[in-house]
Amino acid sequence: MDRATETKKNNGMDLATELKKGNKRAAARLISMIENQDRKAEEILKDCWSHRTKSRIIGITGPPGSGKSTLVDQLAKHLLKEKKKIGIIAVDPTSPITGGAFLGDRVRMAELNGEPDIFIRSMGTRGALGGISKSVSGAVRVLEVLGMDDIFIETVGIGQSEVDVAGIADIVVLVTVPGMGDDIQTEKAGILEVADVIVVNKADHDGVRQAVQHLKALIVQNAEKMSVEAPIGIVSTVASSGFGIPELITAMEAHYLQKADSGAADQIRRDRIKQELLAQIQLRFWKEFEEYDRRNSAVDQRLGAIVSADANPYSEAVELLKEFMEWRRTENNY
Ligand SMILES: Nc1nc2c(ncn2[C@@H]2O[C@H](COP(=O)(O)OP(=O)(O)O)[C@@H](O)[C@H]2O)c(=O)[nH]1
Ligand SMILES: [Mg+2]
Repeated sequence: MDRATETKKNNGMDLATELKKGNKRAAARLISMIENQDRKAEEILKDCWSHRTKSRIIGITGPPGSGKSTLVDQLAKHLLKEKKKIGIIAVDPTSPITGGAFLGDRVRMAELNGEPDIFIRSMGTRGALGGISKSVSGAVRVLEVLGMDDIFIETVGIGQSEVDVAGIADIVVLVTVPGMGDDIQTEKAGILEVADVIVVNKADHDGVRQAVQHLKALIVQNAEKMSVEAPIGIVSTVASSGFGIPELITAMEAHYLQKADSGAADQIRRDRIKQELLAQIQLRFWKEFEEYDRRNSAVDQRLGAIVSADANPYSEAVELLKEFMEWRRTENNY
């Protein structure tokens, strides 16, 4: 490799160009860089910001074993026939050793990745707390640049797992199975507020009718909490055979269109970008403060007095920030 090519590679120019061209290998590499918190990933993303597609982001959530992966597979295969480009991010916190992928999932991933218009990636929970949700946001960004029409994020639970799809998805699909009524009962408030579509999967099992009735009753009971314009859709499916998939796609589309018309989709998009901006500010601010503290041992200098109760952490924090801002102005010429 000559010097110029090497420089290009190092500052990420190649990856950015390849990504914009729709190169899936470039996407996979960039997502790995994001997972490894490689600083160069940021440079590449910076370069790609204006090249994002307006992808639909669909969160698929529900308990382990409910059939989320099988459903996403089926959805992807159907949407592929409609000439859509599909990205799939599977977050599986139950299996840190395999980086999130079960054996079955890995076989399936190999199969789906063979399709030119599908990109599938599993993400585990390795790394720092909060790292996974940052990585998922980064991966979504990469897939937007890659030009995906639909991006699925498969993850366990709502409001309890580290990746809360409700915060990042345009559409939230909750997957349940017959016999889960009581579980839903306990979590109902949160779920009904964020779910757009509830799937009763494994409709080949007993109790589907009861499950659907139960959900309908819950929705009626909690009507005041929910959107009147777009009532939650309930769809029964057998993910393993494909039964109910077209109906699920129709329900998802109806919700998306409704959100697009009402401006809710734009608002979600704005919120998503705002979160990203705020996260950048937090990160940069914190890094600078750490640098200040590293050079001045500012925190440790004040700690003794706080420990011995001659000072309190609340007032000291205010003083520390004042000093930090002063240092920032004088030492750094900001
Ligand atoms: N009988 C039946 N089995 C299903 C159905 N959907 C998925 N499965 C099976 O349920 C198991 C868990 O599915 P998976 O998609 O991995 O669930 P996930 O953990 O929610 O992603 C697998 O063995 C699937 O083949 C269904 O509709 N009916
Ligand atoms: Mg799964």
